[in-house]
Amino acid sequence: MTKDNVKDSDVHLVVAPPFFTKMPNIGVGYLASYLTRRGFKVSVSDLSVKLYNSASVELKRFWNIDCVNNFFQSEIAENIFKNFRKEINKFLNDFLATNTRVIGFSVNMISIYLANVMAKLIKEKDPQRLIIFGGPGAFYNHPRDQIRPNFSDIYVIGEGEVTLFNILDAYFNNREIATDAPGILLTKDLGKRQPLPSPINPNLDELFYPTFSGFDLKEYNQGDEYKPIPILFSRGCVRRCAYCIDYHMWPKFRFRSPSLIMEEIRYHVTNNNAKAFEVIDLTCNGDLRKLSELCDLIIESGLEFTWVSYAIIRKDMSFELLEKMKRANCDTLIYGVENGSDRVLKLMGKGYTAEGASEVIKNTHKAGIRTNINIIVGFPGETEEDFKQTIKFIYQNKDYINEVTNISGCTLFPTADLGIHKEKYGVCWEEGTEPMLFHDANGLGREGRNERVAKLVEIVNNLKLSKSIVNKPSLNPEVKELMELLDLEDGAI
Ligand code: B12
Ligand code: SF4
Repeated sequence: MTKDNVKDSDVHLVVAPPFFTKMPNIGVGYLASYLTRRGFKVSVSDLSVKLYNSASVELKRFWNIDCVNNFFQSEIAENIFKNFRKEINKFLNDFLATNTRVIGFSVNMISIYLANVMAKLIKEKDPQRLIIFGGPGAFYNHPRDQIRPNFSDIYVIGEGEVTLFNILDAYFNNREIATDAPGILLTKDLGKRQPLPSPINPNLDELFYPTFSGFDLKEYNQGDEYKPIPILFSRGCVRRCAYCIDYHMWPKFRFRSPSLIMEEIRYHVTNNNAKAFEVIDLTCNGDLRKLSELCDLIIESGLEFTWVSYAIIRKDMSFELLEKMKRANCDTLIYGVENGSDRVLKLMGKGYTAEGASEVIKNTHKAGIRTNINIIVGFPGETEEDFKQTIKFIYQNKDYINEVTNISGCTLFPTADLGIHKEKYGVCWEEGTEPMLFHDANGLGREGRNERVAKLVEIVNNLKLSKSIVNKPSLNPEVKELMELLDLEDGAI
């Protein structure tokens, strides 16, 4: 690792490993741009991509999403630490050799373990450095509470830009940091008080946009010409699905000004030679009017690039808009369709029917946009009959679906509506066991859910729809029987 990443600054931001290495971390990008514009000197290290690029093929697997299902999260972090001790120590020594007083780690539920080890090593050498953890691993209780003892000084909960600015402003002006302010949790108060998340900024435009100037963009997705830049049109979601906790981090849906998004796109096309963007919103179509305005601006600009995004199924997603999105360089939409049974869709709170989903999928395909879908099986209350409806849905729409990107067994987070209102959904799990092992009122448990996943994976493979299915349990021998029963080739269902 070169030393030039770690230079004298007011705050050094670190992407803790493992984090995705295809493109830079947009949260850290936002923080760096925002703080820089507000007068702080910021430096950045993406320790995740650095370690990944130097790793053997064998060790690279710890960055693989599949790893999450096969190892304990702490095991992944421990293995990375064990195998990269030399590089990590070098990074820490480089940091300690600077005059930078504050270090901020961006953590998720896996990388928080390794960040904590690094925090410990820093504190052993210089207890005066201020260590801040932020990101999803700091936001949700579960990862925060897992690590003991905890060597950071402060957790930032939720949207970080303004809260981190306030902390640094107080720190550098010798004022007390407001330790009971929303968004701030002192590590010594862990378990003593439940923090409130940072107040969200009603106007996202004030947060500017990430220029990624402190990042080395050549480091990402090495060996592949596809070098996407992550971008956000909005934060939050307009839906509240029963199993979801993603929107909790962004309790209010906000769409940025189309003109500022256009400025950001132009910036990256001009300065970073960007040819592809990955829109990492929870959904790009939460505000159709603004999305349409943005498409007009892109078409007008004549810039050449592509973009892909998640989207929700909504009735008012017209063919005209989809066609305009195509002209505005939209290459792929990934719809969280989730299920083919109207009964289950209603239980999930999705707000559309299978027929409605089918209509949007057909229109997307007709507009020339690659159409990918995600599926969840085994939502509490899903019967065999419901499951067959999902198979039927995929079969009936197979000519309009390019890829079934993800098939998952339903997961249960205790803080999702599904976990909070257990009785309403008829779910329970044995005391002392993981909520993921829940079973529903019909007795469907993890094994049953995995069987349904395996059946669907095989069906989708046979239809040649799959390309990158994330969840791959071992295949179930009953799949063939089920296929015969449904007589898919004849279209009999
Ligand atoms: C887009 C996304 C991805 C993209 C990442 C693209 C990228 N380059 O960023 C992809 C699809 C690759 C991805 C993969 C994974 N993801 Co993901 N992803 C998301 C999603 C939907 C949005 C994240 C995002 O970028 N938000 C926008 C930016 C602005 O927010 P941010 O990064 O969180 O940063 C803000 C704050 O957190 C804070 N902050 C962040 N860092 C720091 C640091 C400091 C010092 C401070 C003060 C503040 C701070 O300030 C930032 C600005 O406001 C979230 C859902 C959610 N709740 O947001 C899940 C989420 C982050 N993903 C998650 C997971 C588990 C994963 C995976 C491990 C597997 C999986 N099941 O998908 C893999 C990781 C693979 C890997 N090797 O790392 C979990 C993390 C759970 C946890 N507690 O850590 C989330 C929360 C979803 C969930 N609820 O399960 N993901
Ligand atoms: S549409 Fe997606 S992000 Fe929005 S609440 Fe539902 S699952 Fe969560």
